[in-house]
Amino acid sequence: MYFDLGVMVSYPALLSQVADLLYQTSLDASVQYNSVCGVPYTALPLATLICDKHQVPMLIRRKEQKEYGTKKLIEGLIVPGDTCLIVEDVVTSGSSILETAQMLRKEGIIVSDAVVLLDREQGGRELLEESGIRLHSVLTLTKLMECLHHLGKVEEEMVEKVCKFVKENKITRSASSSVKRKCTSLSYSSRAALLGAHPLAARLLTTMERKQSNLCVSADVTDCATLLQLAAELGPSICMLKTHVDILKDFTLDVASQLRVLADQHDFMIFEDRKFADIGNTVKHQYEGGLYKISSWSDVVNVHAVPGPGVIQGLQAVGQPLGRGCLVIAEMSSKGSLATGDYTEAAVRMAEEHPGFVFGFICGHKLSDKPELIHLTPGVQLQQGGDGLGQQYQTPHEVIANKESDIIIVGRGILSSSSPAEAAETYRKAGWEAYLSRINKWQ
Ligand code: S5P
Repeated sequence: MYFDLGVMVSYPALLSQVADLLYQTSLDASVQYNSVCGVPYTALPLATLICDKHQVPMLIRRKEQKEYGTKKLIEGLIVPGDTCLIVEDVVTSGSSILETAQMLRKEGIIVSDAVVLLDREQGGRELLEESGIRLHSVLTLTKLMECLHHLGKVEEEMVEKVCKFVKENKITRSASSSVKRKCTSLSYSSRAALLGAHPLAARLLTTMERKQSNLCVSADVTDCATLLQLAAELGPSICMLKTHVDILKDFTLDVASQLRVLADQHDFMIFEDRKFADIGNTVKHQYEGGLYKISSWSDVVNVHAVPGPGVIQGLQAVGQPLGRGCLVIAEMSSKGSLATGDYTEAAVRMAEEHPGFVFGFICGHKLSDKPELIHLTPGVQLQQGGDGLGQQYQTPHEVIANKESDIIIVGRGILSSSSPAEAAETYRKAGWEAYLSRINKWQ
């Protein structure tokens, strides 16, 4: 069932009549507002006509952010605290109105009402209400069908068919959030089995379930003997070991081979936290060559999104044939990080667009509804706090149960303990309990 209301723009008299009906509907409902915003695109001319006729200021929501200049998503004079009426042609789930409302609300504008020509009565009204938006419609689908039948334009049978369809295809809050629910309630092992899961992600998720560990230890030590000792001691407790190979004073490729042996023996992944952030051609060399030859021994690397997709494509050319995987840094744990808002959203899109190589994120909380993507969160200690140099800590429970991330990355919380092996077990248990409480919440 589809309503092509876009065609109205070809009938100026009709368009103007519809604009009048929308305006009248808002008057009948006694809606107060200082501006009008049409949901792009069909409702844009309707909003324009209303604003022109009744001399109301208009706001325009951009569908795409401008690549130059102000990069604004809302055009027009934004007065925080003002109320804006949203205008739409047809509503099904209400998601387009909601998106528009969220953008306006981000700018401090109040959105409490929306007016629509046709309400398909499939649950949009109820979902919008839950977000504090009253929906006023000129027509409902039932009313439209009644009129068409009355005018002899459709048969009784068609009216019944349409009404049945609408009843059976209601969009409810649980249906619209089912993806999120599904993804946060899924066990690691069931996510490993999903079609489209990166082979390395599937292996990691399976290991996590088997070892009951969502702990990645950040082995930020400066000599290789300590690194290897940590890998051997903590191996049974962890699903991943993170390195900063450039802080080791005595790195050799032989040490990397020994680390590889320990990783295979204890079944954990090696993650070189290199944070690549250059053009594709340069990162390719940095990954493959130099003193460290990272691609030859590290399962996982990570990238900053700032150079654009080329940084992933450069690494992918080297890493994918070797079965390696990559994480996109979408957020950082440090105070004042610039990786927020639009940047984070763009980083998530970049990750989702490279499923052959990217299998997840470095982030502070769950960012993607795709269950095959894995979220790893650094800045974790048993107590909240910081380190005086910008690092900010959250607890394992906060990260895994509340923020719905998948893996905790812990450095000094474990390394500064007198018994790193015991501390790792404490963190492993805390992370695992938080995971169980999360998935059980939805059962
Ligand atoms: O946003 C980030 C990203 C990373 S990878 N914040 C971080 O702290 N990290 C890394 O995680 C950081 O480089 C360090 O190796 C580890 C955190 O160490 P901790 O001692 O503060 O737990």
